[in-house]
Amino acid sequence: MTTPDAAAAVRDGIRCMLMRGGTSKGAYFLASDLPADPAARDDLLLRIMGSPDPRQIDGLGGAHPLTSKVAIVSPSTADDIDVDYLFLQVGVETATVADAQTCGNLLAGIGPFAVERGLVPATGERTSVRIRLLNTGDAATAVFPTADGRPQYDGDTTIDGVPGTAAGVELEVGAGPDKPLLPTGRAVDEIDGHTVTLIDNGMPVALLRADEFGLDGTETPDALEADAGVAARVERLRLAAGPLMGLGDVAAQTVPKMILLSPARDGGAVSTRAFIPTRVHTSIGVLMAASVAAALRIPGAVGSDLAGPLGGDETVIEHPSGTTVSHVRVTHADGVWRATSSSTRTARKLFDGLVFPRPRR
Ligand code: NQM
Repeated sequence: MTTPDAAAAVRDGIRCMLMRGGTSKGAYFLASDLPADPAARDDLLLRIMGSPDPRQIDGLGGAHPLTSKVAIVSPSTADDIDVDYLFLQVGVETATVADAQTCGNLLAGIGPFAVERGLVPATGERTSVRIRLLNTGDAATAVFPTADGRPQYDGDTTIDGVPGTAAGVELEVGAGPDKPLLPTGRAVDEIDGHTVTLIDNGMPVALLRADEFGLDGTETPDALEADAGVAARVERLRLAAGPLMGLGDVAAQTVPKMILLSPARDGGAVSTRAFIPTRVHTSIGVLMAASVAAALRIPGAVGSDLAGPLGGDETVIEHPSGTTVSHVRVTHADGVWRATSSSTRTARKLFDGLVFPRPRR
């Protein structure tokens, strides 16, 4: 398909699939259905999602960062990779399209979407798709059920934060070869009087103790968002953590995610509240959970003292709507920590068709 021009997009629509990926929801596109120029693409995506507007009433966005997401998929030229996945976070109230992070939840929909669009053939009862995460340079494998050449979305897997059951998507994510797990090389850093662990196991996060903010860590996302004092302190720390993690000026970016840790209450390893970064996550991102799980295994890291002894790879992370299970393997060789992670998510095709962007004003 040729790259659409702006007027044709408004008149004829753009091919788009709406999918739930894990506990998020997003608009999935083939790269060839969008403008190649990033500025033109982002302008179009803002008009498709209905941003900026707190209700996103004139577009597909769901008025929350977790439902204002875009995945762009293309055949890959890389060895051993089937498709490339670019994630874009579309601002809800701001006219921003940020690419500094990936999204492990939308990742769950990438394999099924690649099969739906004919980029990868289904192979019998289970299909495996190798995915390059363009935002981070990491690579992932997604394995999910297929039948008669199509993805199967129905199944018995539950994930907290999503009602009902669906087919499980097994995700395994490994860091690019040169990416350190601890960007500063240290298990802890001091910022503004706080002890912080800066870690990136697929998602750059800063880990802090909830009790340092006068919180017990069981507060609801709404209560945390309403606490302007805490939100301002967390944002100050984020702006300082970004450059330390090699992310540069993060004022207009959505990373690092700021995660407050407290002791587990429901049999998990630790309890979490994640600022993403202005709203507070109603559960926790897949890769955020993988970053927390890796930190719990590093002696001295924030949270390592809160978690009891961790046997094996499995880590149960508590969050505001239940728990998520992350399997993390951490190694330490020649002074360098490395990790890979795997988890089970579900994804569902919600809608497939043409989306009509609002015209340019
Ligand atoms: O950490 C939310 C989500 C995410 C990120 C966010 C994610 C992850 O829950 O893997 O998926 O980044 O704001 O979708």
